[in-house]
Amino acid sequence: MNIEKLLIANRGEIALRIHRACHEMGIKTVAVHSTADAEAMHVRLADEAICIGPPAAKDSYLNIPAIISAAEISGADAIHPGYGFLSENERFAEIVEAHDIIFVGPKPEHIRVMGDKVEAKRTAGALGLPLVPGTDGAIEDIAEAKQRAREIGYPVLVKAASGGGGRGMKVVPDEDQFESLMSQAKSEAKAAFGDDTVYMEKYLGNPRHIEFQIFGDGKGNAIHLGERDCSLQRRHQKVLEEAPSPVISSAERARMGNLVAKAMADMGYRGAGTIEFLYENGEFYFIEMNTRIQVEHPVTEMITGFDLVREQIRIAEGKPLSVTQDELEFHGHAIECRINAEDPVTFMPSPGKVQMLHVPGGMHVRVESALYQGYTVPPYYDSMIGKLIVYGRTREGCLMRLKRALEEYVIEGMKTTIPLHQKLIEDPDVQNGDYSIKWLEEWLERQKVE
Ligand code: MV4
Repeated sequence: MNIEKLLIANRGEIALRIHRACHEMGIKTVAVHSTADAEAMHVRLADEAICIGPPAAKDSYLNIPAIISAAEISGADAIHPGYGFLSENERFAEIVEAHDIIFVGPKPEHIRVMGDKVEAKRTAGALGLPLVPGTDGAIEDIAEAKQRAREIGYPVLVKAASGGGGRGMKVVPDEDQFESLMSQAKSEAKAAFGDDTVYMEKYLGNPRHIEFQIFGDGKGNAIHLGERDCSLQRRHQKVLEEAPSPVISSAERARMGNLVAKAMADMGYRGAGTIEFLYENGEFYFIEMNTRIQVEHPVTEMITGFDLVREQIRIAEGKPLSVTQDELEFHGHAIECRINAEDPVTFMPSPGKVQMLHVPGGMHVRVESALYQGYTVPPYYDSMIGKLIVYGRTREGCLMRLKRALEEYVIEGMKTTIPLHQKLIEDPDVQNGDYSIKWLEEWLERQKVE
């Protein structure tokens, strides 16, 4: 059925991104917000605004009854969860659907499967995706796990089934430390996630993080939209992402893309999804799947011309995929810099009031941000205040344009990570695309001593 009114269950730049997609489709929007976000741009632009609680996320953006009530009161046909918050909470998806409201996202069962990292890995393997060598499922018996670790070779990594995104991982360097580190991993997982289930994998020493964007119609069809290289991370926070990856050939892209698209078709996956791989020595290893739209989705949109949020809404309405795999084309290169309200050296949060704002423009420059002059960045939430995404026909051209755009970007009233990006993209390794997941933290250490 056609969605006429959509409730945006999120805040910040992604809430604005969803609002914009809706308004271009003639869909009315309901903005739910905490008391701290009453002046947010998407709240001002939305057709309706409903305050759902105080600043703390648990009392507002994670408050399922408040969000469902807001949908009922406003008569919203659909809810879009964005990313973070409730976007991968399958109970929320189930409750939304139980109220005859469309959940703009995957089927709740698929959210559940991919949220359990043991179940996700088992499913990925069954669908034919390459896995990191490790235990077949959760670790039940220590002796067995030790035997398996001997077979695959140390160091190994013990991971929490309910973890993900870097939480609940422990490197075991050798057999002597296996039992103590494993029991530590289990107790930390129990404390953090209420579930001490752990599994084990060979620890890959210096891989890249390469993720494939996929889209399924929930009826057995799926396409891939290429890959994104997200290796430049600090403490599991992505800093800069690019598409395509500087190290993936078009042959590899086609091979892996078709493999993941077929896996998603076989699964009957619905909506946007990202399949995360570690890439080392020319091999891909599945690690996780994200059942949401991601922060870095714009780099994929820039090289394909495909509006992923618009497609999420169309698929939620039961429409077919807008393109076939053959119709989808990749052109050029795109890079995204995440702009945070943080000190560019210490990364200490630096919220404040936007005294003066000038965003870059010009050919192939895109700014995704909800900042406006006079807006006060609240201290309660994630520090990301915007994304600068730049396109170029070539990676070199893209980097040149990114350098120029960063020079133009002015945000006065708080510290931001703009200077960090300006320095980062000048480094020869970044210029050459020659980096892996450890590179950024090592580079930041070098900046301190220089
Ligand atoms: C790994 C790994 C090395 N070997 N698994 C971190 C978060 C989650 N995506 C999985 N992660 C890793 N899993 C094996 N077998 C290294 C990491 C990892 C990482 C992965 C991608 C991007 C940044 C990272 C930073 C630290 C560790």
